[in-house]
Amino acid sequence: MDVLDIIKPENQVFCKTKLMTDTPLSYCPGCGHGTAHNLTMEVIDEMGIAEDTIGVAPVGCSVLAYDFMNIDMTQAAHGRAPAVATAISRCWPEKYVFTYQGDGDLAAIGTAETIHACNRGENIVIIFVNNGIYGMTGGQMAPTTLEGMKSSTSPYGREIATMGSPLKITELIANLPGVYYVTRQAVHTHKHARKAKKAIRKAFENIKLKKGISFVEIVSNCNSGWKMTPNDANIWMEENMFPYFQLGDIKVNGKLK
Ligand SMILES: Cc1ncc(C[n+]2csc(CCOP(=O)(O)OP(=O)(O)O)c2C)c(N)n1
Ligand code: SF4
Repeated sequence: MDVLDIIKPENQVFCKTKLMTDTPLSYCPGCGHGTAHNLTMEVIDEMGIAEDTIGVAPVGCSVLAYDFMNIDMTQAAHGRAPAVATAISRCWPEKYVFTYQGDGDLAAIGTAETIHACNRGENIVIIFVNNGIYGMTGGQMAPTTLEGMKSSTSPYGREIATMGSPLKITELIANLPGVYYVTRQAVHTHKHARKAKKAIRKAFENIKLKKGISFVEIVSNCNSGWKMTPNDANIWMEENMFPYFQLGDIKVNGKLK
């Protein structure tokens, strides 16, 4: 088979979804944000709901999600994405509304908006990328920074006595009655990405049921903030993040697992 055969449509084995724009991603090589974006856009494409979906970008490295996702998007100031998504979803109840947020944005700066939107059971999807650090602004400690983990604001490692325990906001949210589906996934291997995609699809399908929030956490790396190579960051994530932030479903169809 020569190159002209390989590029024939009938021989194509993979194609970038048209819902990702051609704008080059601003993410560091190996960062999970790009994969998480791609999976979300593939789901929306495959469900045929691109014209009916509205996304809300956060602050943080994924602030430019609206440049990369080829659907209607807006951007919310620090942590306010669930409040903005609430307004959009209430104005257009038939739309598929989602937020895409990092742990600094969702679990620190916007804790109030997150908790109250979840408690109200807004009919939206929240995609939460937890990389245990504030990536964009220089690797400061986030609520999800692990015990002993070094960051630019915890240079000797996070100390529980003075800085508190790493916040499992996803488990906290799962206990709210307005929350219908909660799962924690990863995207650093093909196997994990496939599972994460199924979870994202389930979350978007739940919007039709109008039963409340679907919340998909993606435990991810921040190789720049963690000061590791992309490969080392993934190994470190598996060995240190996954035991604390365990992968799997936490609440399905309104019932805690
Ligand atoms: C110097 C500075 N401090 C604070 C902010 C506000 N701010 C914007 S993004 C961000 C961190 C976001 O981190 P996270 O939500 O974890 O997303 P990530 O970049 O890791 O994907 C903060 C604190 C800012 N822009 N600049
Ligand atoms: S700083 Fe971290 S979160 Fe931001 S793009 Fe780089 S690796 Fe990803």
